[in-house]
Amino acid sequence: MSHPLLQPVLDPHALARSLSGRHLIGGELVSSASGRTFDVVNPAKGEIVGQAAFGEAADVEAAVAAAVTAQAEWKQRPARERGRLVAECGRLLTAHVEELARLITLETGKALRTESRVEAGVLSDSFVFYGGLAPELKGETVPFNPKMLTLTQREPIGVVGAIIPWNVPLLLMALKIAPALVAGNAVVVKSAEEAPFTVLRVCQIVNQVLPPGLFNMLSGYGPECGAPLVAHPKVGKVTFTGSVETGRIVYRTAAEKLIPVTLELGGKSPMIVMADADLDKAVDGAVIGMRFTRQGQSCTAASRIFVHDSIHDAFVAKLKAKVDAMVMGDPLDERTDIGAIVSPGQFEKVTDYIRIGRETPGATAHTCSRRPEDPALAKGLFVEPVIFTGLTNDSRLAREEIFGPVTCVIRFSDYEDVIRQANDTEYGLAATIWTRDLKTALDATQRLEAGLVQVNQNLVVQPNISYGGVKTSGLGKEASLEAMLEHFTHKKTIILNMA
Ligand code: TXE
Repeated sequence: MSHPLLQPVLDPHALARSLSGRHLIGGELVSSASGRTFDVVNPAKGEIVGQAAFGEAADVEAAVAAAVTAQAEWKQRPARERGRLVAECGRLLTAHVEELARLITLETGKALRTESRVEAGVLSDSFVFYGGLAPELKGETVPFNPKMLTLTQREPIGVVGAIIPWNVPLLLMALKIAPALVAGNAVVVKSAEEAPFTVLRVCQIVNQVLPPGLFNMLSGYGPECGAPLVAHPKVGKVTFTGSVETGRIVYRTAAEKLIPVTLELGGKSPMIVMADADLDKAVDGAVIGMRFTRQGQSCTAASRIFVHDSIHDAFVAKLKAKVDAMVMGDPLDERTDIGAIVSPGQFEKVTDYIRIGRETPGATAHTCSRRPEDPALAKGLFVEPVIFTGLTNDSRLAREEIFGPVTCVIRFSDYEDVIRQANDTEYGLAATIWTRDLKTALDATQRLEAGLVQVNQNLVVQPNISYGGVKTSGLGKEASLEAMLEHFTHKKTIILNMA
């Protein structure tokens, strides 16, 4: 490559300052049209780390216009050339894993060692993976009539609007952007208000190799920036991850425009631990599945753990001991397992649920780990993980998405009944069953209502594994070849009459 490349900046404060007040539109870092900004706060310390550009309709207009122009040229390029450039983005990002991990830690409060580095690694992997799938953008011939050659081809949609949340912004962005670009689309991303800088940095890094205007990034709030992006007449597809409530708003607007959407929404994932399960493995599975290292801020969090009566007490004791041993502290500190909750709003939501749980008759709250004592973290949004026992599947804590380090362990004795309870939820994102019995395992995989069912195993999000929910957990799949073909192209049928 002939151009000088951006060098990694390992000081996240310096990086946040350097990206302050900017969107990335048409290949350039630019201020918002109004010049307005909003504060971005490090939730572990309560300190302002920078100001993000406040995106509004005028910024959406500029970003979409840049995307339209870039896409007209991009779609004409051979698919394999597009794939080569997207894969090159991945390789560039590999050199920035540490920098991105530190920056995302600063703005979201999740721990560097247990969470952020992993996420930054999968980001680059997703670009490389989808770059390699470019030759799969194939059509088919259809045996319709010997005198009529009938074939199909995959065409890009045009401009894709991508709206992402704050919990795993890099991964969720990559799973949207990489397939969209390889398929020949241009994208406008709106980052979450809590985590704008890392996403902007990714955009800046890959804009070194992508044509200007192909990948644009806006920061801003939902109603002011996300809504006009979804509503923009030249945005032909929206891909969204966030709450069910906002997903419904996005879907309504898309329905008015009659454009396709992909929605990845909430969850209340069941984990069933049968009497014959390997207890230690199941406990480890609960710790990972509940994403305690991400403060439980995961849409697939194992937030309803059904444990057979005969092992319930042993399971709870072991789970509590494991979570107790986890270190809560400064997320940038290598010793830290559990960081801070992302924002005051989320903090309030989670602590409210803990209060509701404590007030529920029959419930016991087992509080684990300990808030850090470091005075520098005194204003941090730290919540000690809580394991509730004695709650039923009808309780609010077992029905509503908490998105915090709070799980319910629910006792059961009958397999048929636990399958019924596991499915008795509005959500259907993920489910796991832990057993040594093959027949029970297979039966559960057929009967659990979820987009992803795993046996003796926790969630893995990989670019080649299809991911997405049923019921109110969403619409459409992310990751895998299918996501690129089904959600970022349309199939054109061509018939040549040779008679
Ligand atoms: O979500 P929102 P929030 C769940 C989780 C959490 C709750 C609220 O339960 O506690 O949602 O989180 C943008 N038009 N999940 O408030 O509002 C917004 O700016 C267009 C689960 O963060 O859905 C952000 O970029 N866009 C989830 C994105 O939508 C709009 C991850 C998500 O924000 C908009 C996050 C609008 N009208 C939260 N309003 C998961 N599935 O992993 C907001 N946005």
